[in-house]
Parts: sequence; C-alpha cells; structure tokens
Amino acid sequence: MSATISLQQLTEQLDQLEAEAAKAIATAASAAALEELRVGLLGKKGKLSAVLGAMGKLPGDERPVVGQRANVLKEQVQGLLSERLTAVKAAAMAERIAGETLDVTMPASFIPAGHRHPLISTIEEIVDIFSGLGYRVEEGPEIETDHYNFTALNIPPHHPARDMQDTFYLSEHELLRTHTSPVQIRHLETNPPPVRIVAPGRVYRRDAVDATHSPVFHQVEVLAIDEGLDFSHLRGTVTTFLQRFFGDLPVRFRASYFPFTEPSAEVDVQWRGRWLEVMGCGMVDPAVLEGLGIDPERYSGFAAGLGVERFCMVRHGIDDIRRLFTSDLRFLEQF
Ligand code: 2NL
Repeated sequence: MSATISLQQLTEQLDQLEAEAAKAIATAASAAALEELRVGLLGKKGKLSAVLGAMGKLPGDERPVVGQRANVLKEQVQGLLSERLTAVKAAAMAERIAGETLDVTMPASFIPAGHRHPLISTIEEIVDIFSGLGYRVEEGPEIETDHYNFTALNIPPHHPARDMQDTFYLSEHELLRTHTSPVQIRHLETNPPPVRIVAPGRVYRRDAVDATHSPVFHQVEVLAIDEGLDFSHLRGTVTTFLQRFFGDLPVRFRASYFPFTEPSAEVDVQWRGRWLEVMGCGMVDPAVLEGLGIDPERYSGFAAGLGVERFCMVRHGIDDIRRLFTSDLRFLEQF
C-alpha cells in the first residue's frame, strides 16, 4: 500500500526543510510574507506536518529520533521567523520615518512679492499730501459730455482745445475727458461750498507718442471753494504741496492763461539746479462759478492741475514717458 520510508530519508527531508526555511525567512520582505511562510512551514497543512505524518511509517523505536529532530526544527524556525519579523518591522518603520521627514531648515519656496507701478505710487503720494491738507478724493467717468469737459469750464464752442485734432470724440457730444476738471464740476453741482477736493484720474488727448507725450496719461486736479479765498491761499497750498513732494526746493509762479481761471499761473520748481515747469493753477474764473449757480460775490476759490507722468519722471529721473506704459519688468522692478 503506502511506500515505506527510511529514517535516513526523513532526516534528510528535515535537513532540507531547515535549509529551505532558513533561506526563505532570511529573504522575506514583509510581515505578511513571514506569516505566509509560517503557515506553509509550521501550519496544519504545512511541510513540517507532512514530514511528521510520514513518521508513522517508521519502526516504533525510530520515531522519537525523528520527533525530537522535528521539535528542534520547529523551535528553530519559530526563532528565525520572530527574529526576521522584528527586523522587517524595524526596516518598515525606518523607511516610513525617512519618508515622512520634514526638513524645517529647508528654505521656503520663493513667491515674488509685487509692488505698485511707479505711476500709481506717484498718484498715491500726491493724493496723500492733499488728504493731509484736508482735501477729499473725488473720481468720475472717463467718458464725458462736451458740457462737463468744456462748456462748464468756460471753454467756448470754437476754442481750439475742443477741436477733433485735440480731443477723442465718441459721438457729437460724448468724448474721452481731456482733464479731470469735469469731476470737480459734477461735485460742485451737488455739494455747496465750502469744497476742498482732489481728483486723480486717467485722461485722453490726441497726441502723437514721443518721449514726453502719450494720448493716455494721468492727472491730479485740486479745487478749493470757500468764502475769502485769494491768491495767497493758492500760493501757500501749491508751495506746501510741491515742497512736500520734491523736498524743500525753490518754487516760482509765472503768469499764464487758462480759460477756467483768472488770474492763472504756471508753477516751476528748481530741481537739481534747473527750473522745471510742473503744474498750472489759478483762481477759479467767476464765470465758472456763476454757471454752477454759485455766487462769485460771496465765494471764491482756486484750482490747480498737474500731469502725474511728469511728476513721476522728474522724481525718478525717467527720460522717456513710454517706459511707464510698456510694462517692461526689467524697468519696473527698479521701483
Ligand atoms: C495743468 C493746469 C489746471 C485747473 C486745472 C480747474 C478746475 C475747475 C475750475 C477751474 Cl473745476 N480750474 N482746474 C485750473 C488751472 C490749471 O491745470 O497744467 N494741468 C495739467
């Protein structure tokens, strides 16, 4: 029936099993692989059980020899398994720790911080100075009517400033504002004096682009209307403003002409030894006040206007207005 088996054969099988188990355990890479090996070697249907099953076919006196040998082997394998399990767990933990290491000394990823465009910071500086002198900021539309842009400012229908050559028209009566004065006219329509406002904004004129001209540029205008204002208030305000912006420099006023002010003046600062024209101003023409229903016998006021690009260029020594509009970061990063 069943084949006979000798003590020698069984002992050889156990030796072979020992070598096989030692090799497999030494290379098992995980706890799960070790458990699989344990079941395969020492489990009920494992290899050791198979050998022990065959033991029954040996003569009675030989059985204890094999039994003893099998027990030693079993303990050996259990020892190897638990040793290897400890090693595998330690390796897994070491790998996990290495993977989760957070290097707190590593530099943060670089996020470049932007900054304001020099034109915008120039507007903010100018507006800040007038805020400090008690002026409120007012803004208005860039598309205006000829009434607010010209008529209300005492610029008659055939004045050259109204010409298609100088102004962008959108329709017969609509245009791109050529100055921010319409903001002040609109404000005066709904706010009775006393008024002190500063009006920054973008304006448009038909100009060919060159180093000092752009069809789109920025203006800041200021307006003060009250009882008893005279040219000394204008002079004091403009001088204070210019010295806060440029530093304590000589300032001079030269007689000039604007349709909406009388008298009018051009203002120069002595910058690095040279006189530079930087703004225009004057006492608001009584005809402008009258057109708004403000009694010029009771109220008077002054106004001033400046080009932001020019202020920015003088302050930073920029030689070409186009640099302010071409968005070249190599230029802009300097400010
Ligand atoms: C310049 C000169 C100026 C004004 C603007 C003004 C506004 C009103 C009434 C009267 Cl509502 N005047 N503005 C007055 C004088 C000069 O600007 O050279 N701008 C760049």
